[in-house]
Amino acid sequence: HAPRGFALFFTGLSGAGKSTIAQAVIAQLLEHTSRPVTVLDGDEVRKHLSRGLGFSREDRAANVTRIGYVASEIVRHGGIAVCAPIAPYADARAESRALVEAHGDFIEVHVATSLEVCEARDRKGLYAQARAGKIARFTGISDPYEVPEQPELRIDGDAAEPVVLARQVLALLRNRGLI
Ligand code: GGZ
Repeated sequence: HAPRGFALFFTGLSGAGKSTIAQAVIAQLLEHTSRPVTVLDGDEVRKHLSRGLGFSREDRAANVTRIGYVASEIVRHGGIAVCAPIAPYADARAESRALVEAHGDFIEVHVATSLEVCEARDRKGLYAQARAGKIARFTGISDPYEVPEQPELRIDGDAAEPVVLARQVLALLRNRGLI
């Protein structure tokens, strides 16, 4: 019979490493399975699925719930969805979880990279712009990030490289019999 689908849902600050870790996870996943993997990355999603949405609480909630809905459809058909939005609000994450859990597993991974480290890296220069007041409502600076209380996994982005953190995710998936 068809394998059970699951969604891997990364959440964390801008610059925490979500996309990089997600890509490393996908590379490692493809060594174990030939099942297709669909990526719903924050940045990409906002060009297509969530085009036109901004960063108000309502728009972020809509963005995250859309991602959850698409993930749930993928999971309903036995697929693997890898999502990587900031998803700063617990209620929007819970809504995505409920949508997905109707059909399969929801694996929430908190990429716990500290604001200090994200800001020191500032790969895209967004933190500097946020500090200068050029970007309003920037998560961690002028907008909240509600830390997940009971994610399936919390990984320490301050302590290890993306490839090492990806291995921790793979280990969890293996332990749960998902791969
Ligand atoms: C946070 C922002 C903002 C504000 C633009 N706050 O690191 P990035 O650049 O490439 O990814 C971030 C992305 C966040 O979009 P998400 O869809 O993941 O956010 S949410 O889940 O809250 O809907 C960042 C960029 O967009 N960006 N303005 N004000 N991040």
